[in-house]
Amino acid sequence: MKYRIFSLFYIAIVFVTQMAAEDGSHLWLRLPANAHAEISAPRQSPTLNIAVEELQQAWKGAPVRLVIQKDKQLQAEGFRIRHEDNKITLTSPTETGLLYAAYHLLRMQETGQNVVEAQTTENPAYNLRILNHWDNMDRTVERGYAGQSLWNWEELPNTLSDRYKEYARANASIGINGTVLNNVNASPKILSAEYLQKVKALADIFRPYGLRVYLSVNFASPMALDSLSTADPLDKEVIRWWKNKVKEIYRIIPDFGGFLVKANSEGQPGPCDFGRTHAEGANMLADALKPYKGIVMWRAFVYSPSDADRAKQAYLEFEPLDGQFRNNVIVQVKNGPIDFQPREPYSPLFGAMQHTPLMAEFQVTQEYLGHSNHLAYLAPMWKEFFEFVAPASLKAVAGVANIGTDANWCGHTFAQANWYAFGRLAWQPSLSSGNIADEWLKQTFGSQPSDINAQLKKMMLDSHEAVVNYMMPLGLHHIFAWGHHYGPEPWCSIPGARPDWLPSYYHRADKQGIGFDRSSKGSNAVAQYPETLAKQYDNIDTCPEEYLLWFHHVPWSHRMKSGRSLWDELCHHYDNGVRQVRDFQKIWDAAEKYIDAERFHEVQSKLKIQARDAVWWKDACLLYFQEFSGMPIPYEIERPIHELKDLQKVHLPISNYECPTKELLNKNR
Ligand code: BDP
Repeated sequence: MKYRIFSLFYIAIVFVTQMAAEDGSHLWLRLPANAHAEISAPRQSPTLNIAVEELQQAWKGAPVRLVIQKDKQLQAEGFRIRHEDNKITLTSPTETGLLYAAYHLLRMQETGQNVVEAQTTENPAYNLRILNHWDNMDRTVERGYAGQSLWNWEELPNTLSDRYKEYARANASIGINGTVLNNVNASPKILSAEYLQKVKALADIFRPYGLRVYLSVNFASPMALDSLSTADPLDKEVIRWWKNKVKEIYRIIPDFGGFLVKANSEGQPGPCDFGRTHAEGANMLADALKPYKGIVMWRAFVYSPSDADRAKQAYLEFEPLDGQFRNNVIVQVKNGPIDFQPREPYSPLFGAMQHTPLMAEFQVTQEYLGHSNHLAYLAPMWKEFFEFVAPASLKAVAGVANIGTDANWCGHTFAQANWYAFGRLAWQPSLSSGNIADEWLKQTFGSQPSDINAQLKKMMLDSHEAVVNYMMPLGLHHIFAWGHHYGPEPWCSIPGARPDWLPSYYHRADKQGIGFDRSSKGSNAVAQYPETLAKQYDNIDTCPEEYLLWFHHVPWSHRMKSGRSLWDELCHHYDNGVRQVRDFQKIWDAAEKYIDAERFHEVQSKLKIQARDAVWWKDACLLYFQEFSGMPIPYEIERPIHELKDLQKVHLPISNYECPTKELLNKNR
């Protein structure tokens, strides 16, 4: 009896600890252990040892042989998987390529693909697949919604969290090979001798995983760190300062990747402060990095008002510099011309700078997509970009990370799918959103009955469009609340604020209609696009409806393709968005018995917040815009449940850089 009670107790403990382990911390890497697979490698090395150990632990199939071999069909990090004579051979010219092959093989196993027939050759589309952390030295994360920064600067380099290695492993498993550790609004401190030792400690941990370290730098660092009187990129002292700094970095971190620079943007210093161009600034840094094969990623996110339309400004400033950058500079351009909105047309800078290497910057963190409260799977949004911008025209891809100290890394279990999808698409933009969702679901939640799996996948695939619908349909953009960008505030007006930081600048609602006229009769931003697109966007009848209010100021009564007036169509989109989220709730609840309780409840409660937020968005936008349209909300759609004046009083106590917590948000609703 005593024994039975003890064993029941024991089982209960095991059960509880197993349940507690379902906190999402294992991401998509929920691999089996103790598989005791037979693995052989050409030699021992930190990277190969990881590949071997991962396979030994988790691989359940035939013996695997790792072979390092040059091959015309394989790029440096490419690999081949072959199954012959009851043996599997992984081949790559590099150790990192073999590590990727190992993770690929395990992915095939975990997603139920047929490995016996597998003859896979994989090459990355880009040599540089990089995460940008917007992490500050005080461990706050700009636009971060998953706790604090992973990097514990105070404890580094002496205390090394286990998470550093787990982070590198997760990235390696999806082919991410670079990480910019700190915020683009960079503190000069990162380049101090003291901090470089901390950076080195991280680089040493990441290296075996093929993950290189890069830093965001403040252009005025020579002034801030060593009291130089200028940061003019043509000044001899300044040039010497950067050369010495770069030398110091490479002495400590021989495989350091290079710099990311936000210059002359949102108050950051830059070459223009000294009468120099972006190219002159970037080239000076590029020359310092060149002997070590380092690169400069120079951001094109600038909007000094040289034109009344912010959407045109980056192009106006950068296009004339085409061809002036050194070949180790890559100009990093956000996917859209404004700023990571739920939907934007692509930035016309892509395609306009034929003689400059360009890279795309995506935002994995959901600054404008409901933070870590809303389920929004972003692969379809990034795929949309690649429909317009040929993947081969880019040199690299960067993603602003959504990772922090939260147990589940990203604040929302489904936000992990965006980290995953970013890595997979950076490796191969031709992968489909559906396949990536499928891979992620199977690895994250294990095998589900196929109808449940299909529903969860559908939920993911519809989720981005749902957010667009309840936030900013038909080309509306930037009607967010001031600063934190969480909820709706289309009415927002802050005396003295830059007009292009205010929603009314973007929606331009009046008695006649709504939308920003960027046609040839308006700001003529359409002219920055290639001719056929420019023509299509210019004409209100041929402009795709998802971009309509981005390019046109449209009368409320304008007939849409559905036959409805613009106003009715807008109401329908907002209503659809709400309904879609309600459907997600149903899909998720129906999956309850197949998902562990902890992650099930976490996602369930996030979906409740999302459903409430969707109604909040719908009511706020429709009641506010109705004051201009003067038209009734169509009777077939759900009636508003809020008063506009109450919604206008909502002020969330979240500052620009803090992460909102559920409690705070709910209390203020
Ligand atoms: C905007 C963010 C701001 C960033 C800026 C940037 O609101 O916090 O610093 O972009 O990308 O989206 O530099």
